[in-house]
Amino acid sequence: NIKIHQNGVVDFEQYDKEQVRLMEEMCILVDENDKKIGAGTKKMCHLMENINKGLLHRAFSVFLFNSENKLLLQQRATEKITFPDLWTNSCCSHPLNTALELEEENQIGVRRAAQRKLEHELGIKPSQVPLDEFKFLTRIHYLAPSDGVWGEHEVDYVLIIRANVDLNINLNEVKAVEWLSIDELRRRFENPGDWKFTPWFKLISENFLYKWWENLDNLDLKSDSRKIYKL
Ligand code: DMA
Ligand code: MN
Repeated sequence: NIKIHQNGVVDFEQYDKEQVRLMEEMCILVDENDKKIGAGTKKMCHLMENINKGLLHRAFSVFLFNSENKLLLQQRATEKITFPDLWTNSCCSHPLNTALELEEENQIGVRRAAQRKLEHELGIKPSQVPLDEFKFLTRIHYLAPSDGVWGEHEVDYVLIIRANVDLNINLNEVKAVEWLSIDELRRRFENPGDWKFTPWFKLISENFLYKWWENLDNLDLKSDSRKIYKL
């Protein structure tokens, strides 16, 4: 049994008010098989103190490509409480503990959450990213500290979507965006300059991304759909 630290010793005065407010969202707590075992605040889920006791939650990572096969990357805003200023994949967040986002059939709850956050973070209209256009690749279970106090421990659903989108970025979430080709991303990783990357983006890139990217028109959506990779 996990003892959950509800109020923490974290001083929230130092953080952006809107990001502190979002820490009250209710995430879905899961076991290692991604079976729902409860619900908890985003704040509770991301405190290393709780993660170190085994607390795990459900998340998603969207990789959005345009018709030229360029991947949309975002730099997280300085205001983010976890992993600020780091470069990462197009959009990440959590399905919430609501009837619509809990629905598991065809990963529909996760798809709804992805559509919601693409609009919230990047201003992409839901009509440009229809729910059935997201391709579900696999799930990844990983743990990554951010700064000692905060971190991630998630079962992360990886979604790929190809769409031509209009962006209107929310500066409280996203500091900058770039569209990169596969070669441009490889070069960025080899020669990052002042770019720093999120741990999950590095893990997914090292283990899966290039093989998917080379087969965007012909993705194998069957073989890894039941598996949860522990990275
Ligand atoms: C959390 O992303 C999800 C993953 C896969 C790391 P996030 O910190 O960007 O979530 P949010 O946008 O809800 O703060
Ligand atoms: Mn998380």
